[in-house]
Amino acid sequence: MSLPASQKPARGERAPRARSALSVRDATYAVLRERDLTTLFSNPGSTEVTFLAELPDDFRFVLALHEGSVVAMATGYAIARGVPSMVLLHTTAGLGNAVSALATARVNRAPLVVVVGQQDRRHLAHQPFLAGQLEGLAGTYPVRVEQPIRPQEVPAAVDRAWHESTTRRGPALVIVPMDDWLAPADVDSEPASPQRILRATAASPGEVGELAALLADARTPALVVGAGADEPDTRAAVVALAERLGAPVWQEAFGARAGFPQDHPLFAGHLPHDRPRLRETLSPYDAVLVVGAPAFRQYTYAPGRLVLEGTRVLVVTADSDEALRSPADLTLLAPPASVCEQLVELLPAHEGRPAPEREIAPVPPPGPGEPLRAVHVIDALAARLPADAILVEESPSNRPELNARVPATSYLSLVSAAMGGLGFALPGAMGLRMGAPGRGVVAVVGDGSSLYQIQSLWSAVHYRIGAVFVVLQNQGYAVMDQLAGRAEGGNAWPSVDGVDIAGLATALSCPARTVTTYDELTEVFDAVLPTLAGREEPLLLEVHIAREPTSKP
Ligand SMILES: Cc1ncc(C[n+]2csc(CCOP(=O)(O)OP(=O)(O)O)c2C)c(N)n1
Ligand SMILES: [Mg+2]
Repeated sequence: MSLPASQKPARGERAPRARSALSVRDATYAVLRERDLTTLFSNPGSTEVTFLAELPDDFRFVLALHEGSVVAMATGYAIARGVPSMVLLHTTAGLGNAVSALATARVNRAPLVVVVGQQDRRHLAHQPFLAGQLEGLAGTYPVRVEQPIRPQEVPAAVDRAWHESTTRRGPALVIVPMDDWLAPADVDSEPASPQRILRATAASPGEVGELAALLADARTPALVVGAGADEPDTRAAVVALAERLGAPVWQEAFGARAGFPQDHPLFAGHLPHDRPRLRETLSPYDAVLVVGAPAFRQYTYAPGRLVLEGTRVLVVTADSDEALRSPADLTLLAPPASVCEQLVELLPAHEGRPAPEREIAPVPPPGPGEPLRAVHVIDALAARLPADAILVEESPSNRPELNARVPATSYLSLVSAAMGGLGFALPGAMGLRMGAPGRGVVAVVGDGSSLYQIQSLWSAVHYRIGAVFVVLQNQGYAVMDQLAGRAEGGNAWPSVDGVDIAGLATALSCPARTVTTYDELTEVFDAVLPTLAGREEPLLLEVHIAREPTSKP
C-alpha cells in the first residue's frame, strides 16, 4: 500500500538537483536532513574533511576534544530526545578512542548513527597512513556495522543505520572511505532502505492473557522495574499496574535509569546486587514481575540461586538480549507499556500489600571541627534539587547514598552509565542538557571519574551548555580502596591526591568553585540550583569531602 504524497516524508534534495551535480555527499546530507540528524557530534580528522568541506548552514557541528566525549555527548542527546544522534569519527584513532563510550551507548540503549571515516578506497589495499581496520574494532557493541560496497551505497547505508539504531536501540556504524563523498550519487535506482518502518507498539491480548493468569494466581506479587521502564507511557502504566495489584515495586540494582516514581507509597527501594541478599529480599513474594530489566541485574558474584523456590519470575521487556539472559518462568517480549496497560484491565483490584517501611533520615550538618562528608552534600542537594531536574550519577563510592537520598521521581530524573565505564557523566550531562533544554541537569561525579573526560568542559563552555557538575573530591579511588579492604591506603594503586579539578576547569575556561565547608556548600547550592533550568553557562563545583573509612556494599 502506498501513502498519499502528502504523508510521505520529503526525500530532501535528491529529486530536484540536476543529476550530474549530485554527489554522494549531497545525497547523504539529504538523508541526514530527512532523518533529523543535522546536529553532528564529532572530532574530525583528514579522512572526514571531504565530508565536512561544504557542510550546509542548517547543520550544527558540535566539537568535543576526545572521542569518548563526542560519543557520550551524543548519547546524552539521544537519551534526552529519544531519537538517534549523529556522530562522525576519525578512522582507527577516533573509533578506537570511542569504543568504551559506544559500549555505554549500547547498554544504555541510546540510538546513534556513527559515520567512521576511512582512507581513500583507491589505495586502501596498500594500507596507507591512517588506513583503518575498522570493521571489528568496536566488537559486538554496535547494533550494526556496514562498509558500503560502493560509494553510491553510502546514503542508503546511513539510512539503514538510522533505522537499525532506532529498532535495536544502540550505535549503528557506517564506514566511509574519504573519496566516496565526492563520487556521483546514483539517482537512477531506489535506495535500499525503507521510507518508513512502523514498529508494533501493542502486545497481543493472547500473550498478555497468559501473563495475567499467572499474576492473578499470585498471593504476594511484587514488581521490579528497570531502565527499560523509564519511558513516560511505561511509567504511567507501571504505576497503574502496581496500584491495581497493590504490590510493592523495587528498582533493579545498578540501573542506568529509574523506572518508577521513588516518592510513591508503593516504592520499596533498590534491590541488592548479590544473590544472597536478592534471595532474601524477594523471599516474601510468590511472583515477581520484572518490567524493563533483566532478571536480575547483579554486580558482586556470590553462589546460589537468584530467587528461592516458590518465587515465580516473569519478565516483560522489549530488549531481546535482556530477555535471553533472564532465567524467567515466562518472558513476554513486547513493549512494556502496552503489556502493563492490558494487565491493568485484566487483573482484579487488590489492596493491602504495602511496601516495606523505608526510613531515610537526613544526616545532621557537620558540627564544629567535623569534616564535610558525601552524605552532607547529597542531603543538601536532595533538599534543593528541582523536581524536574535530571541527575547524572558517576560517583562510585557514593552511589548507594545518592540513590537512597535523592529519590528519582519523574521520567529521566536519573541517568548513569549502564556499563560502569567512567567518563560518561560530564559529556553525557552536556548532551542531556542540549537535548532537554527545559530541564536542569546536575552531574554528581567522583574526582577520579571526572578526570576521564575533563576536557569535555571545553565543549560546555563553547556551546553554552548550562549543566552543573558537582565533583565529590575525596582525593582518590575510594570505591576501589574500599573493595580492596584497605581504605587507609596500602593498595597497589596510590591515592589520586593533589589534583586541582576546579583549576583544570578554569584552565578550560569553565567557571568553577572550590567548596570546603558546609556553609559554602549551602550558599552555592542555594544560589545555583534554583537557576538550573535557565542556565546558559556550565559551572563546576569541586566539593572537598572526607574519605569514608568503611566499606559500603
Ligand atoms: C573507564 C574506567 N576505568 C576504570 C574503571 C574502574 N573504576 C571503578 S570506580 C573507580 C574509581 C572512581 O573514583 P572516583 O570517581 O573518585 O569515585 P570514588 O570511588 O572516590 O567515590 C575506578 C578507577 C572504570 N569503571 N571505568
Ligand atoms: Mg574519589
